[in-house]
Amino acid sequence: MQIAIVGVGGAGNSLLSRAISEGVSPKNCVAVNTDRGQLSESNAQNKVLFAGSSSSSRVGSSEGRSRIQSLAQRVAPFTRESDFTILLTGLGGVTGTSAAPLIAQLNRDEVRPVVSIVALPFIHERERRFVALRGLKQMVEACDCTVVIDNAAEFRRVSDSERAADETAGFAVRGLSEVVAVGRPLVSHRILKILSLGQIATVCFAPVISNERVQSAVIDALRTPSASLPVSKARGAVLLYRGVEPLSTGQASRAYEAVSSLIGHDVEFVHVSTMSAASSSLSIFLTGYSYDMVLGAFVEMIEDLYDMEYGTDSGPAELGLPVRLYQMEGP
Ligand SMILES: Nc1nc2c(ncn2[C@@H]2O[C@H](COP(=O)(O)OP(=O)(O)OP(=O)(O)O)[C@@H](O)[C@H]2O)c(=O)[nH]1
Ligand SMILES: [Mg+2]
Repeated sequence: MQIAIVGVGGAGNSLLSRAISEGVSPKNCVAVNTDRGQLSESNAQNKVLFAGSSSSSRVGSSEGRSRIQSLAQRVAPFTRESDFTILLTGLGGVTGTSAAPLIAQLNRDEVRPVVSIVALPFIHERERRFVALRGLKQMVEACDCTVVIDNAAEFRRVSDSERAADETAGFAVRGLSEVVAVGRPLVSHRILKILSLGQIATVCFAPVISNERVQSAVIDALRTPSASLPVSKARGAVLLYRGVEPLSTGQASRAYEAVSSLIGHDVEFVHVSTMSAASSSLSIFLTGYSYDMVLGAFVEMIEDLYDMEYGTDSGPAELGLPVRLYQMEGP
């Protein structure tokens, strides 16, 4: 299958470069941005520069919308030939949040799926997290599955030089694009089916020391999913293994045992091995989440944050403060 990988906005461009440095072919990649500097740094083969929106054409206005629509159309020539699109973006800013859902819509039909991988802002980027949540709603409606990489989540750091969130995302993009590009169509369909068990998925990563120790790698990985959604609510799992030797049937079924016992029930499962001369690792997508679950997790995180800030950790009675100082409005 032919694959296209589109990175939109600052985060989208940097996630795309990350994936290319992990081995994704730049030929299949399109970088889209309003920022000329970021675009020139991208090593994607195809680039679309979009003139930044002036104050007279704000996002949400009909003029702004039609400008973004024409941008989305300029991406189409690069993705027309592909059977499967992976869309990378960060939500919370202007460019990615407004353009990525439209690009997804234009690229997706019954036979051409779009899977997006989206970064959510750090916890200190407060207002941006609200903007991102609204953007996420549009993304999930436009995509077959949206994999959430929450910058506020704790990540396993594989190397200490890079942002761990981007590392996890980079491996996920490489794994997914490799499997879709070179794997059997039947396998790709099964992966897509499990990814689209819900609107939202998380992904996690761990190195594998030896195939005999695949279970402990699964346990390591599931400890740090890319967003703080309860593992127990997952309905499916996609295991992309990469190593010197493929997983044997026995090793794969032990991996599944670890997955299902950590989740706490049986889930739909598929695993694929791809060869790599270098070290072994695995990425696991946990699927079947809904947008509302992200909303719920988000509210909890905000409450924790405010509790911390107002010192309710040391006891509300002591400070004479009401426990809940902050209430989130609905979407
Ligand atoms: N993981 C990760 N997140 C990023 C990166 N760059 C930005 N983000 C996040 O993505 C969100 C959106 O930021 P950008 O991608 O820079 O925004 P944009 O789409 O370019 O939009 P404007 O610049 O406002 O037009 C931010 O709030 C950050 O939290 C990155 O390199 N990696
Ligand atoms: Mg930008």
